[in-house]
Amino acid sequence: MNPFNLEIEKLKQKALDIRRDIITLLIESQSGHSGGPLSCTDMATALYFNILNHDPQNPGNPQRDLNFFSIGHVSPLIYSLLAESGYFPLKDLLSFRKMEGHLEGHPNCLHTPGIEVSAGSLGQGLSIACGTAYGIKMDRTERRVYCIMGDGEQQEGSIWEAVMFSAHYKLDNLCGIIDYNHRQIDGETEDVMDISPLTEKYWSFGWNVYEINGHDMNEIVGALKAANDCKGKPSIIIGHTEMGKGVSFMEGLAEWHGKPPKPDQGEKALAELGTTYAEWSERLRNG
Ligand SMILES: Cc1ncc(C[n+]2csc(CCOP(=O)(O)OP(=O)(O)O)c2C)c(N)n1
Repeated sequence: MNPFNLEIEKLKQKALDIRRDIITLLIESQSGHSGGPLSCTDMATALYFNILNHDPQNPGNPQRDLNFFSIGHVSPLIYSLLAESGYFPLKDLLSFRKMEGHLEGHPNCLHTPGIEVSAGSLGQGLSIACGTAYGIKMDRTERRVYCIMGDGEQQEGSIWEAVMFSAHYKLDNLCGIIDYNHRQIDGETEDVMDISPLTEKYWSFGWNVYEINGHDMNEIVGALKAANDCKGKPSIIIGHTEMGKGVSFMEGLAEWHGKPPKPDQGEKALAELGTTYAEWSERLRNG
């Protein structure tokens, strides 16, 4: 059972708050990634606030579902999700990438509650997720395992070994989510190394596939619920998204993969998101 169970309209509001958190913490740190966190916000918000059976008051709850963020560079999003869920105070977000804080540039499971695995080196999360899902099946419990990946990340060979393993062992307690924003650090995914046709690839490897608009809350929640009901196969949700979603001057541009907005750009971004740096940083400071 998800502890929040937010309805669609509330999920949209939460996703907006999370985008505001992301921009505010990046203004403060002047270091970190903008594009991927913003493209993945809607799918991750639906998972944490409607689907995932997690326990922010007791992060190690042995009955919890597990989500492995394989794309550790989307840490501004990960930390906002965790703070908004109550794993740690909102004000911690203002210490992102600072020596005095616990929020490292890439997530460290030894330092931050709610992080299931340290990440940053791409291509590892699905292997960790499928091994965990296999172990849970052996335990015969109902816990589910999720893994959030990037589209550029699909170029890693290790992913496809995990894809084969998961189908072979019929891991229907496993659901992957791909943030298919068609951009990566070096440009367009299609130009760097084309991963298409992704649906056909996962399908032919024996997975149950949902191809959705990764910014449409109804489609996201629908796919996550359908994946829960699928038996005998692992599921993958391929969400078509836009890098930098929500900030007009970042949308669709690979150059925003790994840099923060400068303070004046950040203020412009926050205006588009309906707030100001003064207002939102104050909310975080008091949270
Ligand atoms: C094994 C490994 N190789 C290279 C990198 C450097 N790197 C960090 S993010 C990134 C691009 C990933 O693209 P994508 O998964 O599409 O994420 P997005 O750009 O959408 O945030 C790369 C190559 C890394 N972190 N790990």
